[in-house]
Amino acid sequence: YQNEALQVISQCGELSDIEEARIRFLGKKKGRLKEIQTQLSTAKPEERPELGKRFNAAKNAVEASLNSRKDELAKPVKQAAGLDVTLPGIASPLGKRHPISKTISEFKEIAGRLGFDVADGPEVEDDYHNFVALNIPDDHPARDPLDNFYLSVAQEGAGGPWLLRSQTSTVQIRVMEQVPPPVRIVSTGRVYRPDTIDATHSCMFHQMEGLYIDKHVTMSNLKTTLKMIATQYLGDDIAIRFRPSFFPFTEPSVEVDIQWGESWMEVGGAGMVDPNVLKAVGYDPEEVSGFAFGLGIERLCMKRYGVKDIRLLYENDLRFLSQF
Ligand code: FA5
Repeated sequence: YQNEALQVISQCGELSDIEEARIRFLGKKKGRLKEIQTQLSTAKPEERPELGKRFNAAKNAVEASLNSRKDELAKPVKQAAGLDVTLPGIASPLGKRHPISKTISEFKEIAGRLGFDVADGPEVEDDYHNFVALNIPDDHPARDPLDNFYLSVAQEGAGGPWLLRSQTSTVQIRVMEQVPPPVRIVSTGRVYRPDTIDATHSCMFHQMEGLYIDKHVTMSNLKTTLKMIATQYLGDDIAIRFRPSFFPFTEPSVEVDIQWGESWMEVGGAGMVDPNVLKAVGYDPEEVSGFAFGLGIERLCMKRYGVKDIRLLYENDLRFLSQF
């Protein structure tokens, strides 16, 4: 009995095997021990004390062997590889969405609720879509090579000169070239300018362009739309103001400011689409009118989260990013 039991126990590979062996060799109801006990009661009285001792010794040996095998199995890996799987694990940090990506999704959703579809355009643009069709004449300072990232590499196909787009207004033209009015789209994406970098300027940043062309679109539609976008993103308390301004592709034009501490911060440009732009894409300015706006995503995002320096958004410091 004892030899057989120790043999079986030494081969147990799992805690469930140990339990099985315990029932088989020590079980009180019909285990092997019980059988031996029954036989003991039929032994001659003078042999009983000796048999009883051997019975107890065997039982104790089997019990001890079961317990020690059980302990061994409870820490199998530690013994196999010097690795303690019972130590707390190293948690893998969960990634989070970048605040700029979050802001872009929210803007698209707000614009969607206001009835705007989403459009997209390329980041590498030709001179025609970035300037010409937007009524920006050849001698305009915005076309200065020092104010743009022109590409020296010739692009496939005709056109050019090519540059990294300096504004998402390019997408206005690309959309109007494709579809007849009415048009109601927003487009978000990166734009590039060799601006001097400071707390509110980066040489790559994001804009959200909006364009609404239909019959009888007015300046008050524009102001209402911008106010709704601003309040839905920044809350009803946000102070917003419009300043007269100039853009070659809108007339009249405004710049949009939001409150920034004690003063104001410019967050976008907007206006009524210039008839020359409508003509450039084959729309009839006598038939339709419209408004357009271009908002700086970073500055609105900074206002929302109280970020004081735009550079924080691009340094990829996890101590900063993990707060969003
Ligand atoms: C434009 O880019 C026009 N295309 C906007 C527009 C669209 C006017 C449609 C009319 C109709 P502006 O250069 O002012 O305008 O830039 C718009 C916004 O982009 C600014 O108000 C600002 O919020 C943001 N912006 C401009 N330059 C930078 C920069 N270097 N870094 C971060 N944000 C910037």
